[in-house]
Amino acid sequence: MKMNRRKFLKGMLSVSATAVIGPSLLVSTDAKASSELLDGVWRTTGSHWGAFRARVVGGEVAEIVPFSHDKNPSQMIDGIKGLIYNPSRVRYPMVRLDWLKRSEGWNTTRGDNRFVRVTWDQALDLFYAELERVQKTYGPSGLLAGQTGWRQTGQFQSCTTHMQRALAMHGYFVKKIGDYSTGAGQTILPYVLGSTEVYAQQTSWPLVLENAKQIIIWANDPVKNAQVGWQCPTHDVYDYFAQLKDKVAKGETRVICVDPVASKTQKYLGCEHQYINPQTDVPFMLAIAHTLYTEKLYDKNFLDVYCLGFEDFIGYVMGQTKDKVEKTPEWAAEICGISADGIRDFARMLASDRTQIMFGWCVQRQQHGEQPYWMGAVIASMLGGIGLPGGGVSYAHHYSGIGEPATGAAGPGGFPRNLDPGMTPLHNNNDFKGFSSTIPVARWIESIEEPGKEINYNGNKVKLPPIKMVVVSGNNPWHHHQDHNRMKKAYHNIETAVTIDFAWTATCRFSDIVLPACTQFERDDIDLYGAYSATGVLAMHKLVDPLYQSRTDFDIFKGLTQRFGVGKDKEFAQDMNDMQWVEKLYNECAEANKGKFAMPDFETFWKDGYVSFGEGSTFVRHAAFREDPELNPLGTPSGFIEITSRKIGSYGYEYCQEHPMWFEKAERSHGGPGSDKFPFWLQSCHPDKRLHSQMCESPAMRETYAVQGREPAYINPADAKAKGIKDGDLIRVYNDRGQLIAGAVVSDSYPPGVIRIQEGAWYGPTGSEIGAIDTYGDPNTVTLDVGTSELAQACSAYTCLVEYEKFKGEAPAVNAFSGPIEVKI
Ligand SMILES: Nc1nc2c(c(=O)[nH]1)N[C@H]1C(S)=C(S)[C@@H](COP(=O)(O)OP(=O)(O)OC[C@H]3O[C@@H](n4cnc5c(=O)[nH]c(N)nc54)[C@H](O)[C@@H]3O)O[C@H]1N2
Ligand SMILES: Nc1nc2c(c(=O)[nH]1)N[C@H]1C(S)=C(S)[C@@H](COP(=O)(O)OP(=O)(O)OC[C@H]3O[C@@H](n4cnc5c(=O)[nH]c(N)nc54)[C@H](O)[C@@H]3O)O[C@H]1N2
Ligand SMILES: [Mo]
Repeated sequence: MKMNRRKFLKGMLSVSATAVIGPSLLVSTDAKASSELLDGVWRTTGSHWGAFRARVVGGEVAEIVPFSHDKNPSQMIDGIKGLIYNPSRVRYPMVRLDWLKRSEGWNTTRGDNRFVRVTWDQALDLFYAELERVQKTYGPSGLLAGQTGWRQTGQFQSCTTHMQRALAMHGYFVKKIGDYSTGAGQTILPYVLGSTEVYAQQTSWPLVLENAKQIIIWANDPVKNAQVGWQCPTHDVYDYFAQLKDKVAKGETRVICVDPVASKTQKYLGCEHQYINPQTDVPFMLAIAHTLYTEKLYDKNFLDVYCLGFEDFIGYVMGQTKDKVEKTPEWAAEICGISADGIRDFARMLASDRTQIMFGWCVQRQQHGEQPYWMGAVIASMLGGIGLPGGGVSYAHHYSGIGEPATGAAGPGGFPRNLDPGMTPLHNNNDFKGFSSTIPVARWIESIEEPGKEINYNGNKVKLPPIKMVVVSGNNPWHHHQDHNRMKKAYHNIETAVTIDFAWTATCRFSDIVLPACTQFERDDIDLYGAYSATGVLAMHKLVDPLYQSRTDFDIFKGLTQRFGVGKDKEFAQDMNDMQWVEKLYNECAEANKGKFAMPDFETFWKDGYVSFGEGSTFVRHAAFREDPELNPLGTPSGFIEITSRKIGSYGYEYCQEHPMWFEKAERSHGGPGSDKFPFWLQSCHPDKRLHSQMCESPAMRETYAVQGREPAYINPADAKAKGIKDGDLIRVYNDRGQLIAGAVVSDSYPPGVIRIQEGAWYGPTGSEIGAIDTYGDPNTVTLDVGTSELAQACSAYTCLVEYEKFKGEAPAVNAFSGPIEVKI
């Protein structure tokens, strides 16, 4: 270790706790010194919330207006200024007090939020020393750096890429497979439809609008969720939503939202709402299949020509196999809360005309989340509309502009995540000692908790590695992972946690070394405009210099790799600076599009801020397969739609067998298991006015929805009345896993027995002890952390029951947003 820790600690006089806030610190000295014209300059950039132009005056962002090409900007653009100038910014490199004192014995109890400010050199030396120690002591299975998450946009500065390339230069480490978004869906659908579907282009909206007579928006809230994109969204999809609204009003298209709650989409479209009990879509769908079959409303020809294994499946539906229970509408009605006649009518309606089914992703983020998606494909196959415009089933029409006509142009590439050919890691030790080097994304806490445990995953065995060090960049696991008290306990097994972020999130609070990154608005970059539609290329002009002592992720990891040996930082950066990288990515993109899409020289592009690829063209999902299934087979083992999968059957799993089935959940409301003790289903849906936890810290934005400074909890009027809770009251939400404070919003959009708290609310527990109440309202304080099944092992956050009551006594102050408690030494 380069730094002498004793010497470093010797100066520690008193342990004074002062929260670090102060508006006077909000502008960096560099920015203050820069001399922009008084009325400023306009710069163009992009974000997950859309593109915009910013007026920068004297080194400060003064005004933000939506990009002229975005006709449907998200309200979240208003939150961006508050994201940059924010009391929660990470200002300096910080190290956890008790971690610094570890020579006196490890104190791995995290969460008291006491940190010591260090210099950049000290912080990077400590980071490097820990990488060395962990590689030498434990080898590659001791380090987890394989996170996935919503790092800010930009192809070059994509931060997780920088982190992983730098760490790969040092040694091997544990990675993750899958993601929280679609973990179950992306694992099951390749067996059934031959691709993940969730990340594939879907039938274009103009064709859906023209041809679908009925659209079923199933567990899906596109009007809310299309506000954000993985790359900078164009929001053109909102033009199609507007056309659909018009068609609904004129009675030209019938649209039904199948959802326990009245969603933003349902209200916007003014369409029908089919209520369903939470987590019971599979019984509903099985009974639909029963009706279609017994009333001979299904497309036998489609099943014969394009599908495999219908007979085995229908034997289960008719009660001839497995549990020997006939899946009649009467059977399903008991579970799903829709009357038997209602189910029959719904099935008849589906078969009566061309129907497009559009699933959201929420319904697979629950226990056995593989099943509703598989059943969706079976229903669509029975209806026979797959491959027709406005027919069939889709699993992504709410995401990243999928369904907008696409140009097919190539977008700019990115900074390399992996080592270049010829590069070898400093510690070239690839021996994971029999532990798995890759684990299913949502099983990492289990891995920390129970190293060596063997779990099933997608036909393989995974032996969970003994993780001792975690490096996090561009994601916020202390919001995104379930059951924070379990995380608190598991983290006792972690020796060192390093986080690189621009905001002092709960993940920083539970880390040992925290490095201040700058936001995307403090660096130059380039992005594809419109993800799946490839509408153009966007320049991302740096708006202001990095605030405080923050640095770009690129600079941070150049600094780290410098410590790996002479010239290693140059190797990391391929000896180029930021603007050289941006220019290179642009020029490579222009080369790839040569002869197809004209692109000006880099200087012109950078000055204009935008290149358009013109109008896109339309597409029909699975049309080629429908046209000729022999010539254009699906990517399934047989090439056909697999209603029954021999391959999955061969795994011998209990909760994912050879065809879709109904499995009871560990926790289910409306009379299901556990509902006698904790009667309310907690749905932690994606937030309307932020991107997960991002922008929760933006004060002006938070004020538009917070209740007494807390995260809103949406509850049903009758439930509220029975508990003596009024709109605007604080409530305590709890179960055996934890407790939180939230602010009640009483609304008849939510049915009895349901409570919504949106994911991404910042976790602010009162202390480091297990069970400490969360002061702001992060739903993952109480959610269940189990894999969906042996197949996908994905996130099951929506299998969660709670109880709630009016908060009694004086509520503790919200402590989620005030940064670290700085301890002076
Ligand atoms: N209960 C419940 N839990 C859920 C879900 C749910 O529905 N319910 N949804 C799940 C889903 S689908 C997802 S995708 C995950 C989302 O989980 P995450 O992707 O972890 O969520 P974000 O809040 O977007 O976290 C991104 C973090 O990266 C930081 N960051 C952004 N850009 C940069 C950068 O350029 N540099 C650095 N160094 N840091 C940066 C941000 O400040 C933020 O702290 O949550 C999952 N968790
Ligand atoms: N504004 C905004 N948009 C986003 C995001 C964000 O954070 N903010 N995050 C993005 C990301 S990473 C993702 S993964 C997607 C998430 O996309 P989804 O997971 O599809 O989004 P949600 O809004 O959480 O859920 C959609 C609907 O499913 C319903 N639902 C929940 N459980 C059930 C059920 O058991 N049965 C039925 N029938 N319906 C159910 C909910 O009530 C909700 O109306 O959104 C993306 N878009
Ligand atoms: Mo997601």
